[in-house]
Amino acid sequence: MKKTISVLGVPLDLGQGRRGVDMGPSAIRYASMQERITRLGYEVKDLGNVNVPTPESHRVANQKLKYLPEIVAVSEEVAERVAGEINRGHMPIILGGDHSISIGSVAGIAKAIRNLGLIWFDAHGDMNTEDTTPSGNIHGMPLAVSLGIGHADLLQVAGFMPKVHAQNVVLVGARSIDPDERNLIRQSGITVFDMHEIDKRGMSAVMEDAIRIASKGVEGVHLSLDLDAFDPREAPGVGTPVLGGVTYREGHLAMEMLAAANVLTSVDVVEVNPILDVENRTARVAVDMICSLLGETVI
Ligand code: Z70
Ligand code: MN
Ligand code: MN
Ligand code: MN
Repeated sequence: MKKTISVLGVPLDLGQGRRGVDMGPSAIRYASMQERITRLGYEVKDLGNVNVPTPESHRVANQKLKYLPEIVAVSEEVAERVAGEINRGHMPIILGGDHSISIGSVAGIAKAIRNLGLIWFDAHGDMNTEDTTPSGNIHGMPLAVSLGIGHADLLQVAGFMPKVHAQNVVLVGARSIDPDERNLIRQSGITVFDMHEIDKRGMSAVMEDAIRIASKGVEGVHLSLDLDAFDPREAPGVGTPVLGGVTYREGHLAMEMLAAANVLTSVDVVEVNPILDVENRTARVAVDMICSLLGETVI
């Protein structure tokens, strides 16, 4: 039987300060995602977008946790939808939106698959809390939240915490970490393969380790793919580009190794901002990576 891929858009931009990332789901769909995935032999069910509030119609109550109640509400909805798709035997692909959407997506996957590994591709750590954040932007917090670190309202999404355990969490591609966030990362016990490690050992060796660590003793692995993990030359359409990122080839290889490992339950693709992009290049990179994850090969 054909495996079904469920696509859910979450056009949320309240987790950071720049408009445009709310158009990410449209940009990724426009880059022929559905046709490309269908050609690989899957059934694709596009569930459309979750309804999200716009920044213009809400005010910031807490400068250290901007749009907290709005993001909690969206996260609950995303978690419920995503858990439902997993329970139907489908593989969810969640399209952001900024990275705060992963609070809900990871919650939903972990609700359906209690013992979950997590690979977090990102230039950043996303390990801030209200006490360490320099910006108050919740998209800098979702990895911490998934590990059970942060504000109670975020931790309680889907009614349980933590969603994942540090021994099965791997951060890949990091190169921009805030000072107090660094302490939290060190204390957390997660594995970090930063750009230094990728430069020195190569993506192949790093991903071999990442896949082994994330999948040890779990029932599935979720990939959270922040497009700012890539070098801005290849993926310019992101809100916070950081020089010296993962190349297209390295990313492609990483996704193919994940496909070969056959452990992936779900993926979210976040931070694509078409306003900042060049001719939808970043969305096209995103679709190429999704196809590699789903087993696309050259021959
Ligand atoms: C910074 C903060 C961040 C993504 C930027 C940036 C966080 N550490 N996350 N882009 N995806 O504001 O917390
Ligand atoms: Mn991120
Ligand atoms: Mn990032
Ligand atoms: Mn490929």
